[in-house]
Amino acid sequence: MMTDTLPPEAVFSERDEAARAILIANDRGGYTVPTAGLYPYQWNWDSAFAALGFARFDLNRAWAEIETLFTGQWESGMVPHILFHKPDPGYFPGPDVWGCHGPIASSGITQPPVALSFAPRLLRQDPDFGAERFRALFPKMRAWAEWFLRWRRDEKGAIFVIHPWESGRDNAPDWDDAMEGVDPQGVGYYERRDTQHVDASMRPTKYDYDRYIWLVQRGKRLGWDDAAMAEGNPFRVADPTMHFILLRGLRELLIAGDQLGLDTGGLEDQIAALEEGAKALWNPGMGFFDSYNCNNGIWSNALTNASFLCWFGGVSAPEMERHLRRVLDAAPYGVPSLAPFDPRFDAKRYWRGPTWAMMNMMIGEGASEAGIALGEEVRQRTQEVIAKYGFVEYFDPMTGEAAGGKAFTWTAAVWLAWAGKEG
Ligand code: 9WN
Repeated sequence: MMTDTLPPEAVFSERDEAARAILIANDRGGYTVPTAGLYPYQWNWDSAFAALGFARFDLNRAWAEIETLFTGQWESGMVPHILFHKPDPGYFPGPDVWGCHGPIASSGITQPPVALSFAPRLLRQDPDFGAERFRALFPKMRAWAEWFLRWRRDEKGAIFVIHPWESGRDNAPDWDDAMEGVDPQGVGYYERRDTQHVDASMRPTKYDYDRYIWLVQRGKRLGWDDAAMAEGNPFRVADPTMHFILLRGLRELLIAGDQLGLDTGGLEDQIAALEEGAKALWNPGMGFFDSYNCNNGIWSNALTNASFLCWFGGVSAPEMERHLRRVLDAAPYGVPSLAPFDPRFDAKRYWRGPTWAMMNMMIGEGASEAGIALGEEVRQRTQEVIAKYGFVEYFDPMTGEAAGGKAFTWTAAVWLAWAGKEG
């Protein structure tokens, strides 16, 4: 399993200090925003990475990040992708557009459950310190995992998403086919805020946004009721991001739960089911892990950074190492979100090309755990791109150039937890 974060007493370099300053500046008291301005709320998987960063210098604060995330958990077990702790007009779509009724204002969809893997990691860093906190979170984490298995598992056993934002890879080519099937008629006028913070060429298009908002309006109309939304859902895409991250989370929960003597009944079966379900994500024509439209079975035929999360999920396939070599040879600055030899590749447009430090971390660590030397190469390249271009949201994988938001929480956190350490 994953190596633990560096101990708090580790020596801090100047760059470590800069990363730490970003986490502190983005801290809003118990939760961090991904970056000021562009994303003024708590995002689900961003928070899990933030926790790992905090763990380098303040383990108590690290736990608080995950605990705050779970204060937004719905009765169904779902943990929302955004928690709107305090109103902020700088982000669209805000709480009114979502119209949700959870314990705190939130979005109505979830995000990859990285927290299930990272809470056990905080526990490992200091088991005495974390035991009680882990115990309190454990049933909540299991409820979230069970919600996924109940509401986000398709006929073939793969975990799917019902909105591109759920995957966290918003405009990836994985959703293109399903997005074509969404007719955004009647979506009405809305004003985007993201393009007021970041150049429009680095963001999803209006075509995408119309469909994102239409899907949100559909969920709101159906009261965000899982059963109602499942009927005739035009957007259901089996997603390696969700699948492998959930599988990893279940494995970590089992180990940590057993160590603390908690009730881990059912976890082994759930892991076995997802190991089996992972087979459905193997695209035999392309020879790599891929996403597909659950409504019509059409493959994305896209070699993305999510394809390489297989090792993070504890699933191996010899072909994937060869594919990783190919994309690293084609892109010098880390694993691109889409292979540069794919005609849909767009070096600066968000999830259609750029390299993301947090994805690199899950890919690199997973590969290293599987004994694949390329994992360390991914770490070194991530270290290099951050050192040269800063703690930004994402990078052009061909030139390294900074893109998206600045002073970004998860890039700083990944530096502290993984990329910045000596190999
Ligand atoms: C929508 C916060 C989030 C990340 C996602 C990333 C982006 C939001 C947006 O920012 O998505 O959730 O408005 O673009 O795609 O992965 O969690 O950093």
